[in-house]
Amino acid sequence: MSSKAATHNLTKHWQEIDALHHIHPFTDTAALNKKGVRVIVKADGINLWDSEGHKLIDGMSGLWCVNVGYGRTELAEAAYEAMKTLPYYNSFFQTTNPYVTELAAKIASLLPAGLSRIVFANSGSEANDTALKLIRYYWNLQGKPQKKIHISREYAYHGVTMAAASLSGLTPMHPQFDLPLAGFEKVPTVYWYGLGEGKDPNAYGLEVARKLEEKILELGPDRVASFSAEPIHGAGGLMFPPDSYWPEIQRICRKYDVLLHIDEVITGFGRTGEWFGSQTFGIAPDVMTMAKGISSGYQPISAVALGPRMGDAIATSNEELVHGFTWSGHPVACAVSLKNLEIIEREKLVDRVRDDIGPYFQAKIRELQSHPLVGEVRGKGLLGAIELVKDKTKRTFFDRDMDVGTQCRNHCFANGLVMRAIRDTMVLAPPMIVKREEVDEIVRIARRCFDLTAKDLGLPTG
Ligand code: PXG
Repeated sequence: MSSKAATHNLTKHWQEIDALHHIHPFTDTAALNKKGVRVIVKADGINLWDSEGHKLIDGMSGLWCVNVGYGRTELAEAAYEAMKTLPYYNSFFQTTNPYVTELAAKIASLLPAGLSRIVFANSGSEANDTALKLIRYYWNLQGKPQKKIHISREYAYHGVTMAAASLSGLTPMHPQFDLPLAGFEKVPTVYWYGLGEGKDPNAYGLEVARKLEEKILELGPDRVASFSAEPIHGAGGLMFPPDSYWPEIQRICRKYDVLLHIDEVITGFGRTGEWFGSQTFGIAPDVMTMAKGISSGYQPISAVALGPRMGDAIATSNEELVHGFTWSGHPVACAVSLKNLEIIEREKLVDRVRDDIGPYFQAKIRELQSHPLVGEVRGKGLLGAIELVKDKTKRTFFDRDMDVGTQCRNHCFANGLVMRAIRDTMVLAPPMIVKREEVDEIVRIARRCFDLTAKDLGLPTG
């Protein structure tokens, strides 16, 4: 048998056992099984390879997480060293380990001033659930147990556990599970291109921010515990706030004594050209959650950072904090994260995103604005979104059931580029090591795929 035939047989084998035994996240299992799953077998730099030998450029850094790129031997070595030295021990019984303590101090040194205490978890969802529990605990400690309602935004993505999914504002996430839970409320969000009706962006930003004030007043400020938001919407469609938005949100939270929870699971660790999106937008959170970029996805780990208000109250409550996971502060995940942060600093990747590759990437993706299918190009740092529309001059959108974004995404995959389709918005978040010529290639393939999509729809190509 030729080696090509042998590889093909192996692919078939993996597809068969995957279909029998593996239920995938956010996937229609029957439809996938009919089609046959793609098996990714290796990765290096910004590239992936599937089991049939096809190379794909990973324009999404996995799921917005592989910030330092694939194939970092140093991270494998850090994991190996930690596994040999201390493969596991917990931080429950008045113990710690060098990796978790050093990582807590390292993260605290990178965070905006005041966020100095860290609670570890293992995923973004767990971090958000933990943050909400700590918010509830904080208000109990303050003698305000009636302050228990969590407000968040439409289009928000905060994860999938019971509370994180309740916090999420993407409505398809709720009906299968009878969510949201009681005590979770939503406010409209800033999505200027899709919902702003051509208004002045800053006037629109203020108008939307004030919906939070209206909601707090409607519920009663003495019942509202927190407001949660991503600095930039990620999985909701990569929407950016006008300049007026965040200062007004902060004014409102301060005025009504509502804790501000900022979810930096995507925006943390360099994506926007600062260490955290909060720095990019001048936000001062009471509590911040982070995950993905801490380890660049090489190990599962997440964290909750507490500002002085919550941190001091909890650290001086003189009682046990009845919360924690078996893997909280796992030594191997912490060792890998420490090495990952060392790489980001040594290679000055955050500066690179702010001053060099980020601006280059932004300029290149904006060239796509001339394509007839492209309504808006938006982005910051190494985050980019290109919204496909039916008629760019009239700003008319495609019918949702046409699923134009998925058609375009399929063309991208077939042409060697992983791009994420969120409704009809095509999203890019490449690794922070991406080179200029790789950005050129990504944009070249994207343009070709917009042409192929336009052709399918009988619309003009670029
Ligand atoms: N908050 C934000 C802002 C996220 O983007 C989570 C929390 C949850 O993290 P975990 O680790 O529990 O998944 C996320 C995760 C996508 C996609 O397709 C995005 C995420 C996860 C899966 C898919 O864009 N973000």
